[in-house]
Amino acid sequence: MGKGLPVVKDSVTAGDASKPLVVYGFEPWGSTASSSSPFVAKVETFLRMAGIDYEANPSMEGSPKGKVPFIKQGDVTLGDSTFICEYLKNTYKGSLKTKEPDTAEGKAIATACQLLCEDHLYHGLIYFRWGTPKGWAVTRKYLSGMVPMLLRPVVPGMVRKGLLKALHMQGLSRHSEKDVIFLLTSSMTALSNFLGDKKYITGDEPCPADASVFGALDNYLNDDMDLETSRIVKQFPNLVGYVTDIRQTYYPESNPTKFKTGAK
Ligand SMILES: N[C@@H](CCC(=O)N[C@@H](CS)C(=O)NCC(=O)O)C(=O)O
Repeated sequence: MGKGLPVVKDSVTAGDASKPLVVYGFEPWGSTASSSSPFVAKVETFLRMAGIDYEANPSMEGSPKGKVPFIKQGDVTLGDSTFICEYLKNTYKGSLKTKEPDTAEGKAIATACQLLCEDHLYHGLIYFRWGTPKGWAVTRKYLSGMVPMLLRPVVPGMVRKGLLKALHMQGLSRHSEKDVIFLLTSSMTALSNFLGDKKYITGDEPCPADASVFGALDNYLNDDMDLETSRIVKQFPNLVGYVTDIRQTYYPESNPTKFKTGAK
């Protein structure tokens, strides 16, 4: 008989805004505006949209859930992008420059877009970056730059093995590449239709879910890996325009991601 679920503490819901905030995550790959992790890119983009000051540490050492992103602020250490954003909304209440959509329909669209990106599109990114020969050749190169020389022959292959096992359990890698492209294009069509000709997914102002959508789409488009993932997004000019606009607004040349080594 299995051991069952582990006992896990509830996430902290608010902290002390006067303490320095540090976000931990991976560096950008290729030309991505923020991190090679869509979830880290989500948190960094949320911080910029909300107007919250932060520092970044390109590391996952000390992660409470064994994943990035996680944050530290005062005596709080908190993992998972969604719970981090909830914590930030409560901690900086009153001074946030971004707000939730104010209609039930807007809230529903925001949640649907967020989950579509964080669940379905995320697995598509793993499939193409780690699973296909072309993606793996570049991923191995990027990843090697992130681990100490001595571990380079071993770590990338180990990480790949774990991720492909998880993708098999999740199910996406049980389909042919053509079928995966069909599934991802269906999700991208939905996102494109939700966006329509609006500036952000629910209107003229960004809502927190825009940070999730940007984190996924910027990684699809701008990792410079020349995979199907970028070709799928390029079929939708409004999504390409959305990513370009958010890059220009929130990651201008004068204020690049803080996950790039040296940019603090
Ligand atoms: N639900 C989590 C997902 C985070 C996640 O999957 N992070 C990946 C990077 S994209 C990670 O840390 N992977 C390392 C590992 O699993 O060892 C969130 O929203 O933060």
